[in-house]
Amino acid sequence: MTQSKTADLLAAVTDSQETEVQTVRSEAVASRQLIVSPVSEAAVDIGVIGLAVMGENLILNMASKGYTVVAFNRTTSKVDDFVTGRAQGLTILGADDLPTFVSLLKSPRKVMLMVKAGPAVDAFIDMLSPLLDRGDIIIDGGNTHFPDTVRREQALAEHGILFVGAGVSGGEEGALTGPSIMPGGNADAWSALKPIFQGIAAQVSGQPCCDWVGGGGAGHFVKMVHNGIEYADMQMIAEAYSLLSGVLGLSAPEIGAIFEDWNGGELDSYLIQITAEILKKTDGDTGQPMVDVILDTAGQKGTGKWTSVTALDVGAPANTIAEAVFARILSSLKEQRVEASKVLHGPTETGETPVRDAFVEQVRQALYASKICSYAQGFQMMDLAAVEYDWKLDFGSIAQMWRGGCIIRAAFLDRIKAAFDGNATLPNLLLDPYFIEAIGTSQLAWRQVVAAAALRGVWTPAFSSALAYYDGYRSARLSANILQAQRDYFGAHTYERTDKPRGEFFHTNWTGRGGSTSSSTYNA
Ligand code: NBP
Repeated sequence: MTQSKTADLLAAVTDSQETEVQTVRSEAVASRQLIVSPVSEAAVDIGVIGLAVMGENLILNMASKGYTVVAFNRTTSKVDDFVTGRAQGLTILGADDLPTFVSLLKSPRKVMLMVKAGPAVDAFIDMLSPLLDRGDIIIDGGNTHFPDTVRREQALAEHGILFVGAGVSGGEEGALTGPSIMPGGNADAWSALKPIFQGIAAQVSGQPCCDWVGGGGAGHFVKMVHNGIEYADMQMIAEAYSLLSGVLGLSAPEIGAIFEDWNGGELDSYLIQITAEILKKTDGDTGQPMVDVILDTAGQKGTGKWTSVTALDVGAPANTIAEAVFARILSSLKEQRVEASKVLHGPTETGETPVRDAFVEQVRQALYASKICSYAQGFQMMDLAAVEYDWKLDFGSIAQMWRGGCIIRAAFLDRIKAAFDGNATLPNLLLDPYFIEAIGTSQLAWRQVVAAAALRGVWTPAFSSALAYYDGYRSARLSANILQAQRDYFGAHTYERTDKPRGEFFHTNWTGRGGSTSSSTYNA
């Protein structure tokens, strides 16, 4: 592809001579060089690399907001397919090679990668960097693990290239109509990106679900926590289904109707809404509810695992999020579970079946209280990570970013935003007056549901772990005195005393056989 050929093509479309454009386009398609759709000027606003579900739909979204976009993909036939298909007639260009792609961009050049996270991102950065100038911007919009973003941002900054890691949530539909976008990295890039990103993002109450998150890997970190919360939300909804089905014996469509009803109240959320629709769907082959013919093993792509491992790294008690990941892992042991079910028996006495409407309401309240705890864990984790990684995170703004466009979008994020807007240094969502009251109102039902599940042998790991988090967090005195005594007994790890200031450490010669030497590893 020569520059002069590119110029001819762009000149043709710039002149808006439709016949000529069509001819040029046909020639280009035939020669497999550059495929163009009409644009009003040669200088293109942004380039997107990666023409799978997310990339294609984000490009269409950008074009619908008046931006000109140039697309590139490793397999270039997909560029042809796209510009002669869904992009036909829109302000979207296609490029067959990276030099052409880069040459079409306005300065500072903005290149967004929407490719599979991992080596593909590094490969494109390596190919793009020599073609870019200082001050140009590369955005990774994939589900990248945040330490990779930290590394890439630092490496590119040495060459004057501004790198941004932007979490994008919302799947296919969100990408097309308005996703939640969580950008972080080199802050110098934000003023150039802001109009495009906030323009294409979901809007709730006139506010975009996109704002600058912070430096380094902050954007991808917040997206990772979003995904961890998503795992917990999904698991809890599955547990509510399991209770209504296992304890009350309701059918999938009956539970779907209940979820639809719940979606009109404080549980109003995308995941409740789609689960209601899922539960009402019938399998065309068998006539059974679809959910009854779907195998009970869940897959995962790893972002929940990253959240759980990072929670351990930063010392955040995100037990419900981790439990949701373990729940998927346990579900995947299908063959073992089938065998175990033949020999490991649950309770034989399950008592009377509860009254339907009362139990349905208890499960609803248990779901809401558990959900509050998993969001509390996610925000607490971000608070601890902000200290660890030296980020200044605005939790009200993060709640706003999750309010629309993304998978965990829910009405109650307004409450979370209000909580952090009211107190930016709130150490835990559970301490906000609204949530104190919300859990106070629902906790009896929550405990009854968890107890009923335990007595009947119904598996509710997320409900139970959320309750354990709540009871642990609200306890002024826990049983960790025993742990510390045990640690001091076998390893001389020392302990602090209730009657002495914090930070003073003591060791006891528990058996009379040990010496007075203590270990230096209190926290080991
Ligand atoms: P995929 O994650 O399926 O990636 C497909 C794209 O990556 C194609 O453009 C493909 O090129 C390119 N690619 C691959 Br695969 N390996 C490559 C390599 N070694 N070198 C260069 N290019 C390579 O696409 P997606 O589902 O649209 O997701 C894009 C990003 O957005 C991912 O990071 C994903 O995790 C994230 N995300 C996805 C969703 C969703 O709902 N799908 C939601 C939110 C975020 P090819 O056409 O030549 O194979």
